[in-house]
Amino acid sequence: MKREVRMRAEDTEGVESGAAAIEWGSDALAELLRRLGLRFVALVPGSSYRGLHDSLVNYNGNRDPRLLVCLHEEHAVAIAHGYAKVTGDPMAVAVHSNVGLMHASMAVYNAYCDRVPMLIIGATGPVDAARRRPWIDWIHTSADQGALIRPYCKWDDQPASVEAALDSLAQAYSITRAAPSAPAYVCLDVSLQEQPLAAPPAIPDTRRDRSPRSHGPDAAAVKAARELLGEARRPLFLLGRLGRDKRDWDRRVALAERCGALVISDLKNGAVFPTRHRLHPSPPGIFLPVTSARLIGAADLILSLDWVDLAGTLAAAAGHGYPAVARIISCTTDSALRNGWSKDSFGHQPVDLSVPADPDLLVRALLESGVPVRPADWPTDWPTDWPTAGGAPAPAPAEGIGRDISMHDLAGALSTALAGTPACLIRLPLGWDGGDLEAGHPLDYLGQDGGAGLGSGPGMAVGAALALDGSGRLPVAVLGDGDFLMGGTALWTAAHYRVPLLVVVANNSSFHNDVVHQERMAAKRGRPVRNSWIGQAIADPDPDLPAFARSLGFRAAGQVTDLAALPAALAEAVAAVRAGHCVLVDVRTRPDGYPAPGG
Ligand SMILES: Cc1ncc(C[n+]2csc(CCOP(=O)(O)OP(=O)(O)O)c2C)c(N)n1
Ligand SMILES: [Mg+2]
Repeated sequence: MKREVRMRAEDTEGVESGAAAIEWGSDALAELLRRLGLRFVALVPGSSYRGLHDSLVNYNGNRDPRLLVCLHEEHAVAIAHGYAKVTGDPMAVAVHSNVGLMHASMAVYNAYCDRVPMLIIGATGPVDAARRRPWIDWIHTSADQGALIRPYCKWDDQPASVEAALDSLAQAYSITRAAPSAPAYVCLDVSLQEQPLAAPPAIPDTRRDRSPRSHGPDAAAVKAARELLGEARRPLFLLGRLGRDKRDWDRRVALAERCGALVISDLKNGAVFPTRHRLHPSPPGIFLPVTSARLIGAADLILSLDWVDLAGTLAAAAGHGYPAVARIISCTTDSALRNGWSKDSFGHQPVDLSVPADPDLLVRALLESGVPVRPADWPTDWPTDWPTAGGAPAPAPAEGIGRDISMHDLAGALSTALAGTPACLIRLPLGWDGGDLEAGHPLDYLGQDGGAGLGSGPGMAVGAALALDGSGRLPVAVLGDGDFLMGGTALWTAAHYRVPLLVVVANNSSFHNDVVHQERMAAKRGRPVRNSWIGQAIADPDPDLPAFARSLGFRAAGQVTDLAALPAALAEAVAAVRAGHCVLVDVRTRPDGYPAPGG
């Protein structure tokens, strides 16, 4: 892929190439971060890491890693999250002591639940109380800062010397990258950062840390899985948290075709299988669609590849009237991360074969092991009344008709505006119908935020756009107005660094997901459903999203309220983003057709 990165450059070109010698503790740390190959540090500055900040700029020359200024620590983490969704690689994030990490914490939880790597660098006022400045160093020091995020962080450390900090950062980098990935946090005492060094310390040899990030299944597991697949008449693959590599994608398709398996995917995760493939008959959903429940009930073998909440999904299928009777193979390494604090490891699902390995390496091993080849007219044993492909594309809106805009209309208009332009749907709002998603490549759609922590969308959009910059793929995030307004100032970072990005806000002037919940509560209790908007409306005043976006450096025309005006507004926006601009389109959407949340 040709990369023409258009990022602004004066904060690197204006800086000399860096200091010649390691003179301070933080110089050594900056040297290590450079050698680790980190390209960016997303940050909100703070005096607790002023030593490291100085070294990143004046020792490293603000290059690899380069500072990315953010307006909120939650955005800094969300940017690293979005970046990791595209690249699979960790970005560094720097957050101020105590308060910065507190701001970051929800986004860390999202990243943890989404199993993405990132290296979070924090700081603390001097642990040695005798060295604390009055007031500020005391309120920004805590006995155990890592405790703030330890339950949803893969590893954390607070080293007490420069040598230990070097070791700790190298270790954190290695740990966050190993599957299952999740953020790692290192808290650097200001004293060690600002310590003068008589001689440079030994920097860990980063070239030696090349171990594989995940491991394949053992031969016995492959044999057992192959036998179960060979015996199955109606195999069903549940494809969950899988990677962005196109070769892995092709192998999944090849395995499903060889086994005659049907496939279900999930809107919470990035695209993992062609949604319009004949073997993917049911649209992906955030909650299990009834068409997928039918497949689960009819299958005689389920192969779950790191599917999010297998037990809950099977319970949902049973709730729809389709209890699973299939034998089950579950391949995931996720149990390595579970600590019981958060219940993101979900319920226990008894399975017939558990394969604690990288699921895509199981797919590869099964293909190489000569898994049975089924005839092309397979599946012969499934009931015959399945739809043949994952739903019909949304119809393009008829021109010239003035009417309000449903989410389905927005999907159709966006797909028309993007026709012929390779794009990446970074995020879709909760009310998006999975049948409207047409994915034919792992970068066509990146999924949700893992922890369902609202406000993540804008930051993740910026991080993903940064990772996609120069790839030829147009970054597009469709966000709810609630999600957008909670995290909207994240957009400034994209505008500041000239990272092209299209943000479309599906604006229903409401936290509408919760209106649906209140409707359900009221109906169940025989109370007035008409009150369900109360406590949810984002109106009077209606936030002026285009004006807000313009104030952050985005281009934005007035709100689109009429379906007839939508195609031109989106076409114009797509053209501007292709030309390198950041654009927001505010679309007034009708809240009907919202899929029912579970429970
Ligand atoms: C931090 C946080 N607060 C509250 C919620 C509960 N919540 C889930 S969806 C939602 C509404 C989302 O509103 P919007 O983004 O506008 O999407 P809409 O439902 O209107 O389509 C809320 C408040 C949450 N998930 N995260
Ligand atoms: Mg809304």
